[in-house]
Amino acid sequence: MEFIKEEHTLFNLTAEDLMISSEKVAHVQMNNPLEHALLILVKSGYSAVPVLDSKYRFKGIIGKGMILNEILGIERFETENLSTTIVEDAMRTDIPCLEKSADFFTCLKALIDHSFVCIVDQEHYFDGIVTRRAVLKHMNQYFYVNKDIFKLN
Ligand code: 2BA
Repeated sequence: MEFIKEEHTLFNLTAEDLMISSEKVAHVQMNNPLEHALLILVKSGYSAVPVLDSKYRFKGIIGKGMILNEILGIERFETENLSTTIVEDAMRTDIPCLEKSADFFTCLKALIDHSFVCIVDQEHYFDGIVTRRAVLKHMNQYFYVNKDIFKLN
């Protein structure tokens, strides 16, 4: 196994190498109305995006399901609430995040239960996200490069 470690950089990768940087990540702010968040989600095509405060600190995530749940009344979706309820009232805050220095396996572990993990600095300023896609892409490349060792076709 030592041979594999030295031959391929998978073991040396950090969250910083894998991440999509903040300027390319669709996000919303805590005080945005749900209507705005829904617009961002539908237009970007993503099912969930990060929520930041006015200083660009990471606060949680908001997704289409959370918005629908928030406006669900007893018998109908109360769509009028989309303009009066803000993201802060519907977002999830129990979301793990990592720092840029996190190693590949820490990212992989976090992505078992989440489709993306947010990367923040020590003061929680948002740096970007690491997606399942990025991690799977590197793993696929790693297995391909080492296919002789793993006896893959
Ligand atoms: P989902 O939106 O549920 O997307 C699941 C997967 O579907 C994505 O996996 C990607 O492979 C594909 N996909 C969905 N919408 C796409 C789009 N507009 N353009 C290209 N591919 C799209 P991952 O790439 O691994 O992303 C995992 C999750 O990370 C996404 O879940 C989304 O919640 C978030 N995400 C990814 N890129 C983002 C970005 N630039 N801004 C905000 N959130 C992003």
